[in-house]
Parts: sequence; structure tokens; C-alpha cells
Amino acid sequence: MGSSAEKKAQTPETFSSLNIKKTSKKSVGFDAVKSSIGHVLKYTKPLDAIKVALKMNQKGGFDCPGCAWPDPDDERSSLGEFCENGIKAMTEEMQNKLINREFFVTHSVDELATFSDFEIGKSGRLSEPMYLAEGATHYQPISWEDAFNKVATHLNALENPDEAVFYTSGRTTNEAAFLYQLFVREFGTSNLPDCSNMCHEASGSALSETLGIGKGSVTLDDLYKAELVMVIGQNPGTNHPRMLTALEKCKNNGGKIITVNPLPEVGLISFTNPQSPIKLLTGGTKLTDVFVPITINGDVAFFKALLIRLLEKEERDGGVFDLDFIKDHTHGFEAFISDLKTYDFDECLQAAGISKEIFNDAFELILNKNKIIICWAMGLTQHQNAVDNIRELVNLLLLKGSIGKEGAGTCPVRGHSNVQGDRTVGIWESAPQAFLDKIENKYGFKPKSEHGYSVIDAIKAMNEGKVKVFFGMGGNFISAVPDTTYSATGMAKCDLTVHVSTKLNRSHLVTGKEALILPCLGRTEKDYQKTGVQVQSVENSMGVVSSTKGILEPCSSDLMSEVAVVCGIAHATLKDRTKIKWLDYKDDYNLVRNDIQEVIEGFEDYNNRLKKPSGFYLPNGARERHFKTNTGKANFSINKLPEWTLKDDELIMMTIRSHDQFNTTIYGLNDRYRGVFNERRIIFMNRDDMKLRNLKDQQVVHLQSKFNGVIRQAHSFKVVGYDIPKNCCATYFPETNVLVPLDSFAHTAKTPASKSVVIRVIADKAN
Ligand SMILES: Nc1nc2c(c(=O)[nH]1)N[C@H]1C(S)=C(S)[C@@H](COP(=O)(O)OP(=O)(O)OC[C@H]3O[C@@H](n4cnc5c(=O)[nH]c(N)nc54)[C@H](O)[C@@H]3O)O[C@H]1N2
Ligand SMILES: Nc1nc2c(c(=O)[nH]1)N[C@H]1C(S)=C(S)[C@@H](COP(=O)(O)OP(=O)(O)OC[C@H]3O[C@@H](n4cnc5c(=O)[nH]c(N)nc54)[C@H](O)[C@@H]3O)O[C@H]1N2
Ligand SMILES: [Mo]
Repeated sequence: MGSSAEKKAQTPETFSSLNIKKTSKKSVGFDAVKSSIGHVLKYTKPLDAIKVALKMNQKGGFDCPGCAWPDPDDERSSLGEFCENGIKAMTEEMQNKLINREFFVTHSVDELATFSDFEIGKSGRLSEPMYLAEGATHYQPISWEDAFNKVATHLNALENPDEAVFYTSGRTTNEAAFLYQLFVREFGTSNLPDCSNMCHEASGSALSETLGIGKGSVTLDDLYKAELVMVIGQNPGTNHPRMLTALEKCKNNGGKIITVNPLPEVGLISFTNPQSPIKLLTGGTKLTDVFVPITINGDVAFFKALLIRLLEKEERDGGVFDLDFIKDHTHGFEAFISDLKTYDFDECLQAAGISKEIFNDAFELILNKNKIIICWAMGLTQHQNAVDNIRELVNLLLLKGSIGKEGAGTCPVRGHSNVQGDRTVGIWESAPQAFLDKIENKYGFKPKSEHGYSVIDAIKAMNEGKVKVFFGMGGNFISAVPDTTYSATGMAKCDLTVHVSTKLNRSHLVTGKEALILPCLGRTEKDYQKTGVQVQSVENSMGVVSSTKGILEPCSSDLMSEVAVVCGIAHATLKDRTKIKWLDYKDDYNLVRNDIQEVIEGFEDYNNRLKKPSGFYLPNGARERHFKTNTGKANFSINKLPEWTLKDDELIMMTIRSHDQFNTTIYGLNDRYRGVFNERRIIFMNRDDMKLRNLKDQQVVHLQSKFNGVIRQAHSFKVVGYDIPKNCCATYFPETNVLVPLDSFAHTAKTPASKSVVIRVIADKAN
């Protein structure tokens, strides 16, 4: 018997060698350039890297496999539209090392599970299909044909198609994603959980209900023209570095910035544009005008405090609300106002954990502005009341008429480079019936109407023995999901687990009885098919669809594109049950786009419009003040103050990203801006909270969360005293996912509440 799935699913509890330095005062600048060059030299062939970097995010080039931040519509920097973390994403994909069959002879699955996530990632690129037989200790090579047949045999043996789950991460292109969901629906299930379920689902849910579209409403140009940008629950210096350039532009145009975050994230405070040689020499731009050090999950309270004061001022002097907009375009104003009046300003401010002085500074900036953009990310979406967070920020924008006009609107900043596009083309466990009807019209089969499993439902179903086949299109499910131990138990109950991946990850090691790794091409690589090198497409965070085309030769001749994998599996599984000519699509991706334009609104003349170098915008009702909601208007909403209290010894913990990771891919062990070097097993704590517990910097502690009577533990973390509000703490994901209870999630959206985990810190006895 090998190690248990539960054990293999956890990151090893060993320390590297923590070194704490002062937190940075400025972001990007020389250090960023140095760090990117360091990565390139260490892990790639530098000439290839230069070739690729010059094409990254260029018109006609390829879309960075990192985040979903948009490219400028007009001019692109000739120095390269990239950022430090874009370079790292690229380096990770085009590593100079390959994982071949000998690697799997040398290392058993159990041994690989003892590697750190950093070591697993740095093992190299996957280069041929691999199979883990039942009871086997090592993966062995398998041909593509046999692999497809294995998947087909398992799928066709199921009593019910709902015994299979098809996960998607957000890198999959529109073409691959559309075909994938089409296959899954034709096979007969709507079990299409995706990374979005753990990410911006709460945004989609709140925005659809209030504004009639689950996406943001602004363009990059709006961002340049805003009078005020609020950046809430987001760390763009690390996760969306090119956003800083846009914020800098906004400031140069006279805009103001309010940052709301428990941490003074350096990227937002001050920024040195690496593409401006003068700035590199003279120092950066101060970005944030007012920094609001909110307590974790204090955002609804903060918004309520703002709304109360705005209402008072409106009633006293007028001129604060956009009454014409409210009258013409919104619904529910009176009910919203009368509910607001039941809240007490001081109580709200206290719940937000903010001083009157800071509040007043923020309030003064907001009061007279009419072109406001609110940007947000995981700091708002990963709470039980995440949907309320977003509905409440929409209330503020509606009062100000700050939606559907230049320089104003909603800006949920997406994570994965095509997570938004995947949803647009049908990766959705609860797709609207209108979409399913279009599929039925076009293809002549009836897709299942009942909603499928989201990520949380899928994990429960696995544990209940209802899932026999797990299929992952990209991603690293076991490391990304909450409640690692429980999730691993579920995964191990499957008969077959399959992953289409570029890189080895922990999900290949926590398997069902049998497992397959299907290695695929990455964004940087040329996709050769019968009709030549194929172009694909992606949608960025602002609804622009553009083309992406690899430029390097594939790192191995035995890789397939995601499109080809889907076509191969669909063909092998559905055989003569299908009328769709599955194999034709992989020869010519234009055919896929022809289908997409028939099924999905906004893609008319897809193939031609994709030739436009900067791509094209998808329709966006909210942008035009055309609100496709249940009332036909933009809806005000009524949201309660979240009710949660901490016991004396408890802290509220957010699980965040370090500067050196892309989700579960660990680029390195440093979190440079936060001054943490060579260690990931740390906990950022307020120094008063440390004193109360007699803890010193670097002391070893264990963490424990208790939810609905269940205790979860994570061992061995080092304490780092930090500038974080009292009663709050922060750790990195995925190390602490083991503490995130599966049943703690956002109402309506089911996003795991991984930014508000109640924990206790226990000092290690040996210390
Ligand atoms: N380099 C790099 N780029 C990435 C990623 C990556 O891992 N690495 N991941 C990609 C993905 S998939 C995503 S979704 C995005 C994630 O981008 P972010 O959302 O920026 O990522 P997180 O590290 O989760 O950071 C959340 C921020 O919210 C703050 N926060 C936490 N709780 C609260 C709260 O209650 N209120 C407020 N106001 N703030 C809070 C934290 O202090 C932190 O600054 O980035 C994408 N881009
Ligand atoms: N506690 C906690 N948990 C979280 C979060 C958090 O903030 N806190 N954030 C959540 C969020 S926002 C997200 S989006 C999820 C992320 O969840 P996932 O998207 O599942 O995870 P990633 O780490 O992005 O997936 C990385 C893997 O994708 C594969 N890959 C990379 N590029 C490609 C490609 O082009 N094609 C294919 N087929 N595979 C590829 C590689 O094998 C790599 O190992 O995690 C969530 N989990
Ligand atoms: Mo994400």
C-alpha cells in the first residue's frame, strides 16, 4: 500500500530557510527586471525567451498565459507588453527541462508526493501520455490512442453520465473550451465545474442580478478617464502588474485612487514603470491617495458607512446622487434607502475596523466624484457574504450614476487568462436554458437542463461515491480546492482520474484507482494541424476577444493541442451515437469558430474579426445602460452586515498569493514586496496579537480551524510580525487549504470562503 491520498494531497510540512527583510517601499522598477531576467536565465533557453517575450501580448502574437488583464487597444509598448510575473508564467511553460518516461521510472507516485510544489513544478514539461494502472506505484507510457480508448471505455461503462465530472481551469482557449463543453453535454451531463467557481463566481452572481451581465462594464480607456478608482481586495502589484501602468495613466490624467485592503500592498502604494527609463532612475509614481486598512471581511460595513454619509449629505445639501440616472435606469431605490437608514454609522465603522480620520479622507474623495470605477478581486469574492460585498459596491456606483458612461463602472479583475472566455463559450455547470436551446437547435441533441456540479458539489459527490470519472482540462484541482483532506478522500474514490496538463502537479499524484496524464501544448507553442499552424482565441477581463498563436516549436513531438484531445476523446467515446464530425474540428479551428458564432451572441463574423490585430469587443449591456435584469433596470439591493464574531483566541485568516506563484504553480520561494524570502510556510500576524500569545518572530506554530464542530489542522508555520489589522492574519494558498472548510462558502455563488477562515494559532511545544 502506498501513502494515503490525504497525505499526498498536502504540501510537505518542511521548512526551507526563512529570511525576513524590510517590506519594499516601491513595486516593479529594477528589482522586477532583475528577477525576471534571473528566471529566464535559470530555467529556459534565453534566446527562445527573448523571441517569445517580444511577441507576448503583441498584436498577432500570443496571449500571456498569466492573468486576464487586457492589452491596450491602440499602441503597444515596443519594449514588450509584459510584466515580471508574465515572464515567469512564460518561463514556467517553456522550461528547458522535459519530464520523460525515465523520470517516472525513477520516481514513484509516492515519492513525487514528498516533493514540494516548487520542486514538482521545476521538474520540467510533461512530454508524453502516461498511465497509472490500478495498484501500480509508477506511471508508465501509453499511446494517445490507448489513452483515448481508456477514457471512452470508462465513460461508456457508467450507469449514468452524471457519474463523470469535467473540470476546467481558465487557460483553455475559446475553441477548446467550446468543444469540451459540447462534448460533455452530448455525452449527457452538465457536470462542468471550473476554477471560476472558486474565483469570481460571486462577482458573476451579484452582477447578473443587479446589472444584468456577469462581467465588468469598463474598458481600459475608461480606467484612464476615471476621476476616482477604488481598488478593493486586490493585489495588482503581484497578480495583475500591468494594471499598475493603467492606474498610473489614470493618475497622470488627474484621477484619484483609494485602496481598500488589510495589507498595504506595495504595488498599489507606489509604482516604478519598468518601461520608463526616467522613472527607473527618478523613482516611482505614488498611486494610492487614501489607503484604507480594512479588517478582513469588513467591506460591507465600510460601504454601508460610506452610503450612510453620502445619503446624509444628499438629504442635507443635494447634488451627491445622480437622481436622473436613479429615476431612469434603476429599480428598488426607496426600499434600499429605507433599509440603509436602519444602520448606525459608528457601528459600521467599527465593524470595518477603520479610524474616523481615514474614513473621512476616503469619503471626501468620493463625495463629489461622478466618474467612479471600482476594481476588485479575491479579497471581495472569497467570503460567505461575497455576493453582498459586490452588490453593495454596485449600490454605491448606482447612487453616483457611475455605470454605463465614460470613466465609470464595474471592474472585477479576472484571474486566469481565459477564465472569462471559457464561461462565455459554455463552461458552466448552470448554463442558461437559452444557451442550451441554441445547442439543441444547432446539433440536434438535447443537452441536460438540470444544473450540474460546481466545484463544491463535485467534491461532496465524490465523497458520496457518486463520481467514477474525474476529468481535468488543465488546472490542479486537488491543490486549488478547499478542505484538502476531505477532497483527497473523494478523489481517491474515483475509478479513473484524467488530467490534460502542461506541467506535473499534485493532482497527478492524488488519483483514482487508475489515472492518466495527457500532455498538451502550451500557449507559446505552434499548434500544427492538417490545415497548417492554428490560431486560437481568448477573452480578457474587459470582454475583448483576440487571437493567440504560438511561436516556438513544441517542446516534444508527442504533445497534442487541447482541441485535438477533446476531439479524440469525443470521437472515441461517442462513436456512431453522434452526428457531429468531431475529427474535422481538429484539422481546422476555423470550423469551431463558425459554430461558436452560430451559438453565441456577439461572435458574428468571428473568423474575420479575429484577424483585426487588437481583437473585438463582445456586447456588454451594462456598458450601454441596457440592463438585462428581471426588472429591465439596474437593481439596488439590500444587504445585511455580516454577522461573525471571534472568540478571544481566534483570528480571521485570509489565504493569499505570494509574489512568486501562479495559483498552485510555485515560481520561487520569495514574496519580495512583503519582505519574505525563501519560505512559504509562514503566517503574517499583527504584532499585538503576537504579544498576546507570547509569540516571537519566526517562532514555529501550528494552525487549527474549527467549523461546525469539525477541527482541521495545518502544521509547522513560522510567525512573521506584519502590518496587518488586529485579529487578522494571512497565509499562502495552497499550503493552508487544508484549513478551509468545504461548507464555508458564499451564499448563491458557492465560492469557497478562503479569505475568511477562523483559526487558532498554537505554539509548537518544542520551541
Ligand atoms: N502572478 C500571479 N498572477 C495571478 C495569479 C497568481 O497566483 N500569480 N492568480 C490569478 C488568479 S486565478 C486570480 S483570481 C487573481 C487573484 O488576484 P488577487 O485577488 O489580487 O489575489 P490574492 O492574493 O488572493 O489577493 C487578494 C487581496 O485581497 C486582500 N484581501 C483579503 N481579504 C480581504 C477582505 O476581506 N477585504 C479586502 N478589501 N481585501 C482583502 C489581500 O490582502 C490581497 O491583497 O490573480 C491572477 N493573476
Ligand atoms: N485557499 C485558496 N484557494 C484558492 C484560491 C485562494 O485564493 N485561496 N484561489 C482560487 C482561484 S481564484 C483559482 S482560479 C483556483 C485555481 O485553480 P486551477 O486553475 O485549478 O489551478 P492552477 O494552479 O492555475 O493550475 C495549474 C496547472 O495548470 C496546468 N496548465 C498550465 N497551463 C496549461 C495549459 O495551457 N493547458 C492545460 N491543459 N493545462 C495547463 C499545469 O499543469 C499546472 O500545473 O484556485 C482557487 N483556490
Ligand atoms: Mo482565480
